[in-house]
Amino acid sequence: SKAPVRVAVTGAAGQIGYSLLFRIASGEMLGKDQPVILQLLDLPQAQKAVKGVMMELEDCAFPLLAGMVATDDPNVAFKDAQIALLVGARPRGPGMERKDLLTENAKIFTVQGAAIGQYADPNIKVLVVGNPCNTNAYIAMKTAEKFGRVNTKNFTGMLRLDHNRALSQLAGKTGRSVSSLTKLVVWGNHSPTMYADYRFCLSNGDNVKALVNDDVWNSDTFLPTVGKRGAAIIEARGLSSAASAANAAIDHIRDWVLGSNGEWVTMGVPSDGSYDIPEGIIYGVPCITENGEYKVVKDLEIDAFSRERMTVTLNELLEEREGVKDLL
Ligand code: NAX
Repeated sequence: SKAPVRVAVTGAAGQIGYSLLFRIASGEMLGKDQPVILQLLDLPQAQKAVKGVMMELEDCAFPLLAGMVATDDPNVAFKDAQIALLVGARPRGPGMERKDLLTENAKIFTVQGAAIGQYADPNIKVLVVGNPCNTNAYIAMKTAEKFGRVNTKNFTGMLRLDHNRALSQLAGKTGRSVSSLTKLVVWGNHSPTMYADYRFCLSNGDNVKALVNDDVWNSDTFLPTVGKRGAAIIEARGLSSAASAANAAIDHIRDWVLGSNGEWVTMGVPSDGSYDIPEGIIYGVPCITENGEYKVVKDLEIDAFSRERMTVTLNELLEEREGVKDLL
């Protein structure tokens, strides 16, 4: 049987963690034949709650769960980790400005980036979920880079929830099934500025843009609905998206590790300069994954409307980068 994979999860006592950990342990992320060891990081005051989650994980008697550790020390949590899901982050408190949120999180992600850079498996795959996730991934990547040990191409941010949200909206509009839809991409930042782009999208060979045939719906309904979906969930549930976020994290890592079979998936990856996105910026792009690696889908035509949208979301990321540059 296979050697266990070490999976580090931060924010393990949180809402998303409560959905995510059980699915990782049941084999939904890395495969039904792949044992896992969970390395759980949370703050000191959350250790008791983490213990409670571990008790429940034990009570599931998952055959694939080969071990668990809980810690408040990032150096322990990321030791030899092959996968890291960085979910824990500082939420926006009352009276907190966007800028404060950015710098408070920057502190967390420099510490975690340093721990990954020094102690993780050199080929670790990192997915940042905690917001602002693109910039947090950038901070962790830049910090890890200084130690020269780990592959910094493998620092990614989660755009998959936006991708999945867009798929469902398109399925509803066209009357086609979600599973029939291919070649969707969500460009840019995981924020209301993201640009969900279905110009290349197909459903059983039919062009989805032609099926929709409604540019006003695109700009006035579709894009705002997908962009503000997180806020709509908070409004309805009184809590932010958790199970759907955990599901998207599972999708992101599963496809990265096990392959997307030629299909496009959206990943926030450090830009290689394609589509005129400055190198290193963590930006949502279409990827095809194979043999544990992602490849960016290149040379797609970018029309004027799309360029405008892609620039708006890029500018937000450039601003975020500017806001944390003194910490890097
Ligand atoms: P919760 O507040 O329920 O849980 C967060 C957990 O992280 C808590 O247990 C907390 O103690 C822990 N934590 C805080 N700082 C930490 C640190 N420095 N090290 C380790 N653990 C730490 O939040 P939850 O609903 O689980 O959401 C977690 C993050 O996901 C938030 O930043 C949220 O904004 C973000 N999201 C990102 C999404 C995406 O698509 N990228 C969508 C869902 C979600 O909004």
